[in-house]
Amino acid sequence: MSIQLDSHTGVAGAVHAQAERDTQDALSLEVTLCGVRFRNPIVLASGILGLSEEIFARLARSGIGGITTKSCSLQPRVGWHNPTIVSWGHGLINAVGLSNPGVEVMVEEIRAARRHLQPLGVPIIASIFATTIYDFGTLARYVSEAEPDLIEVNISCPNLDAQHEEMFSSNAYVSGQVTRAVKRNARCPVVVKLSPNVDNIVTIAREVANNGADAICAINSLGPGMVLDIESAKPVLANRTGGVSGPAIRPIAVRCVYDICRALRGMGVQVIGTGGVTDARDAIEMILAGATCVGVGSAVHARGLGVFAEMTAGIADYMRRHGYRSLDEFRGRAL
Ligand code: RRO
Repeated sequence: MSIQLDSHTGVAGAVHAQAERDTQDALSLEVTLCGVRFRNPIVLASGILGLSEEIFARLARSGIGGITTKSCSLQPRVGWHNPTIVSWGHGLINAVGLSNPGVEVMVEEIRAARRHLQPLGVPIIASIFATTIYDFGTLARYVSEAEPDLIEVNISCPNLDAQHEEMFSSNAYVSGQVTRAVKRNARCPVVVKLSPNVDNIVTIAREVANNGADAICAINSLGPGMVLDIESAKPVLANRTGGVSGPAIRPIAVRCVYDICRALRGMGVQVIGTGGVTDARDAIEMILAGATCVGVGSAVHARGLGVFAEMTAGIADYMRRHGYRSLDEFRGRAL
């Protein structure tokens, strides 16, 4: 599937004009996540775009608040065969299989991304994935060399090799130990990404918080699920099953964010609310549920990079209508 990069022309102009209007209104979309300043709360979710020069330039113009890189492992991973991402009508199903060039290449890519995006005040979240607790610690040390603003610890990919790999986020104790190993080696704040495919996400969230997580990203894709092609009578994905994302999973993501924010209130752990966010209304819903930042993934596939400017403009409109000057004034209001 190809991604439409600029869904309409004049995105840069629109972003600039909006920013000027907001300054005149003394209205700010700025947020601080774990001590890192974001110009607005909208963050590109992991695994959505590669890091090429062309993408940096477009991302910088798109009005995005921050970006998360594709999860990288110690060694390169080829991933699953094509097709790896399919639109099924209400969102996407994917089994990319953690394809990435390995941490050595990723460190160089993150350094290049920093050179482009840091002068614009767009923080970078480096996502890491490993199959052992020890390797998570080693990866955190390596990836810290690229000086990302934050590290995302991906313990929730649903597309693992079931024979040999385990989704750590279904086990509270292991999730805590991974967090501890990463914290010991990271030179920046740590965000742990959790799965909705568990009995009680709050138990897992509490354990990672008790082991030093600075923030939680909720949620990864749902599933694994399966979609069949009824003509060939075969699964549409080469891997047969895959993670389900997009608008259909948003109510689950909102519930997870709400429950985590309510349970962890007072622990100083912030949340990136991710899952099916498609427009400004959905982003506002996440903030009302307590999220500090809002991750956007599948919507970029569906609508291109124009979604970021549309979302921030829509949030600013909402704030004007309600007389809010900052996101602090309505974050967590639903709790
Ligand atoms: O690469 C993937 O297949 C993948 C990952 Br790492 C993840 O965290 N979530 C997902 O839906 N797919």
